Amino acid sequence: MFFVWSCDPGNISSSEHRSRPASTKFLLAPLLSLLSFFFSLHLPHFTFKMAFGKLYGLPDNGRTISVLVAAKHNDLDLELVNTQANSTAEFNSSAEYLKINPTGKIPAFEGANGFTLSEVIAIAVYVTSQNEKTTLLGKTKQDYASILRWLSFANTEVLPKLAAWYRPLMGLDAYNKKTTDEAAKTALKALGAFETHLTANTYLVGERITLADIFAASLLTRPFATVLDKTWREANPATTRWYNTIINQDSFKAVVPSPQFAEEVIKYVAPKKEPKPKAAAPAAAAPAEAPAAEAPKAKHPLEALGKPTLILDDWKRKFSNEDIRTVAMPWFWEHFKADEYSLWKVNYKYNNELKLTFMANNLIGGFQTRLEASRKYLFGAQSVYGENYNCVVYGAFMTRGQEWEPAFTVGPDYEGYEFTKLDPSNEADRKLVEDMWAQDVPVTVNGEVKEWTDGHVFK
Ligand SMILES: N[C@@H](CCC(=O)N[C@@H](CS)C(=O)NCC(=O)O)C(=O)O
Repeated sequence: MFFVWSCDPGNISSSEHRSRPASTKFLLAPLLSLLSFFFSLHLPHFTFKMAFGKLYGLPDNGRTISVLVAAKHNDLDLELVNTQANSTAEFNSSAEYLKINPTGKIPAFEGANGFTLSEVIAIAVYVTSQNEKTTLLGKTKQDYASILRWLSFANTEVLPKLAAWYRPLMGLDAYNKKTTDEAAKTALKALGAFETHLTANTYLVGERITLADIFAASLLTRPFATVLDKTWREANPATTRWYNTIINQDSFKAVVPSPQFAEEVIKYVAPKKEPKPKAAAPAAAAPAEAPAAEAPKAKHPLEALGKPTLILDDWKRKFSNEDIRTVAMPWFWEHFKADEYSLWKVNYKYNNELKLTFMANNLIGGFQTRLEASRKYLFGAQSVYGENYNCVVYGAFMTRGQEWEPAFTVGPDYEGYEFTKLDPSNEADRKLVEDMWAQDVPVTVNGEVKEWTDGHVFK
């Protein structure tokens, strides 16, 4: 929804990327603009504000954060539409999203007036410049050009190099020690430019905070949480002092309330996997690299079950297009057949080892990516509940057939999960399925309520 009822200007509302059909949107956009004009007149105790636009991205993604903070700084409402950092994901590769960002990546912007923009630097500058009096773009043409210089440097020279270091350690990309160590060296060299500059200057450009500072600090949130550890921070006091200054600004705290600092560089942990008796596969005896997604060579075992009466794609469409609680779930229970499908609680076995919530969410993303070969037979949702250093990964799936193994053993991660069969005739089990799929209520673990933080739907 574009509309934000707000007594507190500057709200950033968030929603899932389940939008109404394009044709309806087309008709609604001008109507909404008109309404916003009328309602921009403030009533004594109440303001009816319309978001300036939608930002497609993720709350823990540095590029997304940079735009949200710039918007917040200028009291501009943006609606965050949670969109995966995966250009091959279903929504990212849909015609609807590719119109907004032809690369399928995040972030992307869609204005309430229909204007669309991709590329984070362009979005950040556009959003910032909406406030005619903003100080974030500097005072002079030289300031402005210098700001662009830092935006470009951070976005193309620093972030990709750092990402080539922390992503493999986080299990997001294939890990190879030599390559990762080399990426660390290149990243640290690029970061050196910040330390040199900030040793002699308080901010990146001029004497006050600009978009350059907000942008660069946002892009460094994940590096600080994963690889720029205590030792690095001690060796780079100027960058660390500057980073602390920026993340403690109200506008930054409103978007990222508690940025994390790694004590030590995170360690690569190979996926948990018990050795398999089948000795036929390791022909290549490769190093510790995990293939991103394995394509099925042989027929999927569940194909033998034939065509069910509940067509999974029909359900997935309902789930994607309708309100989950009021329309999709009643439809689901009406059409679900316990002899065709089974329902499973799928909880992570090592919840006590989870640290940062965004890493837990990446764990879910990796698990689901490697279930690709079973997409025709599987539906479900998994979420992270709780906070950093106190979170759990819970979920629920429906699979064709009565066993979990055929659908889940197509990827290597299943050994990290506990599968518990649910009974669709049992009230509590039905509620669990609905809560996990709607992703809109907290869970209670050992008497402690943990709020929903993030998650992925496998559809
Ligand atoms: N040049 C783009 C790069 C955007 C980008 O790489 N986004 C990442 C997340 S930070 C992404 O969506 N990656 C998904 C993919 O590569 O599939 C920009 O500056 O906005």
